[in-house]
Amino acid sequence: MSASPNPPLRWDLFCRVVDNFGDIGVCWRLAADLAGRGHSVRLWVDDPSALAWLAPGGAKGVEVIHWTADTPALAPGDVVIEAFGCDPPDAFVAKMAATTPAPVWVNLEYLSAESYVERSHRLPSPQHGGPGKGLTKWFFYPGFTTATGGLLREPGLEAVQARFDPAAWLAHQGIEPRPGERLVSLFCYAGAPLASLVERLGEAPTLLLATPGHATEGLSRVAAPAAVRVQSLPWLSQADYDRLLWSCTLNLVRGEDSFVRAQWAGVPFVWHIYPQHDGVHAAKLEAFLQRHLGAAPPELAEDIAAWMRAWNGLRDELPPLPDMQAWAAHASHWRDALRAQPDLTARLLAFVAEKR
Ligand code: TRH
Repeated sequence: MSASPNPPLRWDLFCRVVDNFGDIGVCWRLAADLAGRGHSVRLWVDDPSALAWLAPGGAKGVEVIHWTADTPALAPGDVVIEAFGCDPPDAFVAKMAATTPAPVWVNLEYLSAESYVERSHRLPSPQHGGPGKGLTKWFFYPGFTTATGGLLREPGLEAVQARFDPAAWLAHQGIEPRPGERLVSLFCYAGAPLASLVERLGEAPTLLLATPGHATEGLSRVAAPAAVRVQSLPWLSQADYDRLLWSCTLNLVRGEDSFVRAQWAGVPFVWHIYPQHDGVHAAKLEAFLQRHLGAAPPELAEDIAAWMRAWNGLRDELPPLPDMQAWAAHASHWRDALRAQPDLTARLLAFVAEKR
């Protein structure tokens, strides 16, 4: 009998919460996805507090370890993932080096559409000194092409989306759009041009659903036109946040994980990119726009790009919204094209199988 290509493995996934919820959001998705495929995962996280709302039910096969300076270095499993270069503790790395065969050690990087991603994906970083001397750490870059690590997408997602009943879900959440009102969700950083947003949305009856934090606080300081009703939401679980994205006709998202989930929703989205002091986010946004809009009709592509640049403060005025029908068709094509590629976890499993 031939061995299964993906035998169940023991994974140690290290996550340091730098700020916001993207670090834990991405790590939780990956942990839950691996567990859903039969693997067992220890998720080491220095600040697990957001899991209380993001993943209230936990997931079978995922053990969360509160990673502090005093956490004992357990015996490493088969694969060690450090998210975003977060450096597992020296004592743990020393145990990795002393284990035969050594676990496969992967640094899961940030998502970007920039061209360096294809060049850097799968590169080795041999450890010439320190507690991990003799080990090799491998770079794994998420991305939008087949030459990258791809995007997180759990196997059952498409089927769950197909069965989803937005009206019932919305009613359950206490979200009651009036007849003819479109639904828009808002998740953003401080500094988003919210006064211009509500003005632009006011061109049609809109129920604007504001997530906690910057979106709700910012909107409380803005006078919305008569056509725009604002409803503040509590923090939703990741599963419910997904359903919110599937229920809306436009989603304003941010960072990394909500940005990806908006693409799986297959409806128009606007990305608030994580702002960086050195301004490198502008190039990152342009790289994404170029890839995302390459196959869109030129006029639509220009309108979407102008909107996203303005939303990110890279252009003065927030222009009128692009044509919603054409935008919806493009979002759906883009989703289908991405969905035709293998997902990140499948690529990671293949990579690990190759390196073991
Ligand atoms: O919170 P973020 O801004 O995270 C950011 C980015 O990842 C950025 O690249 C990184 O450098 C920085 O963190 C440290 O946005 P993101 O990535 O969308 O993460 C938010 C998570 O919260 C995501 O998993 C979706 C989840 N979420 C819910 O589960 N429920 C909710 O109600 C909302 C609004 C979000």
